[in-house]
Amino acid sequence: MHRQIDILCVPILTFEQEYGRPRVNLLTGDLSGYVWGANVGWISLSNSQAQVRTTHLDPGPDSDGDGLPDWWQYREASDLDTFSADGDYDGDGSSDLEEYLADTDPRDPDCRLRLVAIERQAGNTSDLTWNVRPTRRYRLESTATVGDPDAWADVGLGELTPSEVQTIMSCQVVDSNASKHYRIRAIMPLRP
Ligand SMILES: [Ca+2]
Ligand SMILES: [Ca+2]
Repeated sequence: MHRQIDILCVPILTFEQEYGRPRVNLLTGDLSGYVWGANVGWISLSNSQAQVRTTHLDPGPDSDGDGLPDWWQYREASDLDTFSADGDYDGDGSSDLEEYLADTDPRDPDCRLRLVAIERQAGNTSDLTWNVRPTRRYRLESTATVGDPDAWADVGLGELTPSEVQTIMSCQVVDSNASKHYRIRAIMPLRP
């Protein structure tokens, strides 16, 4: 399965992005495409014999220390002031930090990570559906006591990986009649 993203998205590297297309496979860490070196020209990141691989993707500098890397803030707003960890620029209920972590649009109130449907099924099961991004993995958690942040636990499905073309993901969980709350969490692949 291929799951790749651009390695960097800053204007100064537009030339490299357009012609070299350096990319990283989020499942394996394998790099492909080319990067540009001013004194050496194009450097291939892979060929038929070998491939450069990264074990993690560093988010890079965070000059104002708010948890939002500079590249993301400049890409979204061209400054370091518009978004903040606790802010909610588009007022959709997800903080700017949560939007960054989920790779959702911090300017679009209709775009945030959330469970969009919970449908009770026969046999004490429920179908849960949420929106996904191909750059993230997901963990579905549940609790019987929503007020206790330590009570949330994985429902037993582990990390869930959407396909490249999926925009929503569904799974079925065993569910008793007891009151239970669910939440979905985004996981950034290859995070240090
Ligand atoms: Ca920041
Ligand atoms: Ca949003």
